Amino acid sequence: ELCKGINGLDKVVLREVRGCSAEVYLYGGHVTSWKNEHGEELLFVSSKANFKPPKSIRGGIPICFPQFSNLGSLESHGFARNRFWNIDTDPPPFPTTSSNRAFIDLILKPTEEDMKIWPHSYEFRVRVTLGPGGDLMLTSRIRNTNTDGKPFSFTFAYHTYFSVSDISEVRVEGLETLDYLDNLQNRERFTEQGDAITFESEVDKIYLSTPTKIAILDHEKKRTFVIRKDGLPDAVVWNPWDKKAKALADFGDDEYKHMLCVEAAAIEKPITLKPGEEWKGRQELSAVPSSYCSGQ
Ligand code: TA6
Repeated sequence: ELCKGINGLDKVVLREVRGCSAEVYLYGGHVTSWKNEHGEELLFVSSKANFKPPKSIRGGIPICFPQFSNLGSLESHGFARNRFWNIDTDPPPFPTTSSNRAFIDLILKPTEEDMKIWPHSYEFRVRVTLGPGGDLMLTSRIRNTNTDGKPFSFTFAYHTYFSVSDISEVRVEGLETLDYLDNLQNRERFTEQGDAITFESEVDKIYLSTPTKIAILDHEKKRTFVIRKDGLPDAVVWNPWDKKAKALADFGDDEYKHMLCVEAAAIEKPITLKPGEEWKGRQELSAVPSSYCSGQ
């Protein structure tokens, strides 16, 4: 249901029969909570997060559009996460069935102001769905509605912050042997080694042409997050570690120990849309007991 969240910002709460829930703020179209049937919070939101426009909310699932990071002339990660979205009351038919699922449709269109910094018309729809098993799905559809015949290009990411018990006991499977751009080494291209990724220092890597399925294993919780994605060939892995964490005003000094960003993204090859064309990018998150996933 639609209700007031922190600082009186509007948010929508989705509930599922077994007690799973999700919350999405209209500010930023920003998912800030995803809980399992035991009421455990699966996403990380900093205790120092600003729920105050124009700052973005530190945690949850910020949507990076029309620009990932500083890959262009806009503010870092674009402006979609700093805008008020609206509830879309008459969305075009969604191909994926959302029957017997709790979902909300949000829409973002550019204001006059926005057109000054990014001179394009678009309709950006996001459907947030809570599935019967507590899976959380985000489906984005971006349509070029320019009337001047102009195409536009953009980069995109679901900048998902997963909550983990202890970053030093987390493994990521699915990115082995892939090429990546290392943000800590001038975005030079490297090749990942052959076994699961573990963490003992700051990481900020853009993995290229990644598989549709990526697993994040939390040893202590005996829980595996699974990301299934479509239309999002790349995946960013980020943990600021201690030094960077201290440098972030909206991030607790020790909080890096309890979060990991794994971000389904389209970065290496920007998406180009001609007027009338639509792009779809989907990520489905699930949290399963690790015993099912350790061997896969
Ligand atoms: O996705 C990783 C990254 O690009 C890092 O370089 C770091 O800047 C992070 O995003 C957070 O960015 P933000 O603008 O939300 O502080």
